[in-house]
Amino acid sequence: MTFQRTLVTTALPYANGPVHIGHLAGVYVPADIYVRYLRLKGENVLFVGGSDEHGVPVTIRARKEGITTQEVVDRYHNIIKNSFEGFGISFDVYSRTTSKIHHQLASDFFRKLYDEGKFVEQTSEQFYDPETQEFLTDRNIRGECPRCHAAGAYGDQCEKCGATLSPDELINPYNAINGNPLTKKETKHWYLPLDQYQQWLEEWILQEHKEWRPNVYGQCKSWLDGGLRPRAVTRDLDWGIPVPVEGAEGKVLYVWFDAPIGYISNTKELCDAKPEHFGNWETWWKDPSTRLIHFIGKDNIVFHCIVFPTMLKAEGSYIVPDNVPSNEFLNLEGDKISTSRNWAVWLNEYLVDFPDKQDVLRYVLTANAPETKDNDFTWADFQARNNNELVAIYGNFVNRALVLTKKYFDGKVPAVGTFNEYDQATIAEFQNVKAEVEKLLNDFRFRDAQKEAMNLARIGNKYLADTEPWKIAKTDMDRTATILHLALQIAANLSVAFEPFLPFSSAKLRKMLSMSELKWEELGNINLLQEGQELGEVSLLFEKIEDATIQAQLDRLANIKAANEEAEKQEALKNWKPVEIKENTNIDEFVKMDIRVATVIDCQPVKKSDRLLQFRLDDGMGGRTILSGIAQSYPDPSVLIGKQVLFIANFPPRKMMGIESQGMILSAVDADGKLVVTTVTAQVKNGSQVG
Ligand code: B3M
Ligand code: ZN
Repeated sequence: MTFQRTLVTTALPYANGPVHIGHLAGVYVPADIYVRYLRLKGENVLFVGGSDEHGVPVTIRARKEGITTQEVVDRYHNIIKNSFEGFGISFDVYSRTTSKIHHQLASDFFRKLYDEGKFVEQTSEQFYDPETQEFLTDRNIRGECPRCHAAGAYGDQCEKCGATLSPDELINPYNAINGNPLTKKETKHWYLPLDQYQQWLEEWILQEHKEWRPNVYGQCKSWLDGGLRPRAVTRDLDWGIPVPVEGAEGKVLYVWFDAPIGYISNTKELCDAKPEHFGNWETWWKDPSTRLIHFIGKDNIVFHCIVFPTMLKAEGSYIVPDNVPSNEFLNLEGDKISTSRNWAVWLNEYLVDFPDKQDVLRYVLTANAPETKDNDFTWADFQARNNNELVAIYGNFVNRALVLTKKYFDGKVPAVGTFNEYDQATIAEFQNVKAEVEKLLNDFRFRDAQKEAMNLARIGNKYLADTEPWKIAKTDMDRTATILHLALQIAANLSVAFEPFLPFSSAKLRKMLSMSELKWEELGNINLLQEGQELGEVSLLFEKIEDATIQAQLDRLANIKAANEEAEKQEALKNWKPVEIKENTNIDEFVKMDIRVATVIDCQPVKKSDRLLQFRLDDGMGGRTILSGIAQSYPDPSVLIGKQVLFIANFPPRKMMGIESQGMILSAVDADGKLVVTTVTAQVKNGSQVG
């Protein structure tokens, strides 16, 4: 199948807060690179985005801030939209799911499936607050985490340990808004019977799309292997698109049902407004010669690869995605980015703190893109990549080429003489890179593609360093002219190569070279600038970032961390109450127990036992061997070597598997039965008594 057009969508961020670097790195920068690249190649492409304004997160935010839900989405839709514009994310349309067009389209979509009997109707018991008389969605139910026992875990996830939960698993669930205890009550909902599409999905994904990224393909496979079940596509909620069915008062479409339809509505909104420019929206969504690509983060894979395609398939007239490039997560300074914990670099704040440095962040986020695994953003790396790569390589090369041209040739592109062998080798090396960048971009490997683009700048930088035109200028102006001519042509090429990645810098560079925007096909052409052509004003393409600037950001994060820790302490104290002690022992019995500290010198599995680990300890008394039945919890026992542990020193020795064990190591049992060896919080002398 040869495709005639490409429709690129990006996940619609919830309008419940500003967007942060995780959003940019995971979804919007890669999508923008791809779209800019296709546009440069002259392909027919449409780039669709928008805000997701339904769902529980926005209603929670409204309650928290004491404003209406509409006010919340208005505020954050604008902030988010401005942030994307600020970073040059070149959407053809950025709209919102509260739009009239969207409500109509999503409602019609549901109604069509309903009329054709594509849903399954089911009554089930859901958590209910008898006082406020409302059903609660997963996010509005909180309770103790069954895994890590943190207080205040959500019905769908524990933010502390990251576990995915269902509200039924929570210990003592309560209404997140008013703290009321919950009961259960029957309610009717409509389900999309994913199980009926299992076979089609298996063929379509597992057979026909083996080229999808391993993380995406793998997640789909494990969902499919686990067997799909019907999923509710309606909710008892007062915010959202009303279920267009008699007897469904008080129910709305599930946010994950309407949000992806937002891609379609936003396309329609754009095409209906400018049909002469963008054509008919249905061509983009229903013509099989359209290639549909969804850029998303990994927590959205199931919705874009399984649920939404099933909806489209059930409707019957739509195409399904050709690829779903999904990224893993970006962490910030070693910790998970979290909107509720304010642990993020917010894009709207970055734009204020770092004016005109959008490309620096774009560059760093792509250089560190979490394409195959979670990655970490650190301010130190941000500074290093700016100073050592953008400034020292790309910026330095361009600046030297331009400044020398101003100095020796009055700011006009000098005439070229004959290229010597070194020049020709440089040109050949340079031209080879184009194919490589293309291959990588076509494979959605943006990180490596940008690296290759940077290699072009490296080639230019090395060319000037090796040919030293500032020295040659003393004796040979013709040769100097040739060198600078070639250097300027390389700079012109860089503006093309970097356009998808660093659009602001490319525009700036084009202006300095007085050149117009070019096609991707021109890459590798060394006649982009005319001899005698006058250059524009020269300024630095990138500027060094000083330590103090970075320190200010680190201080900000340190303050947030301290505030979070304090808030967590207060939350824990709120739930703290003294236990009732049921069984008693006494101090005399306790002191009989000789508990001491020792360092683990060696720790090995005991042969022929799947339970026992053999510890050799420095107990401060010469040493001892202890066997402990914790092998299942420590698949790699070497992690214990060097740790200090607590053990009982005065148990009688006992032989197991032919080895004498001289005491007992103390371990804690976690909720899931996992054993965790106890230790001390600071180094103490081996043999120290515990009591
Ligand atoms: N708003 C979830 C998220 O922001 C959701 C994406 C919708 S894409 C159709 O992660
Ligand atoms: Zn937890």
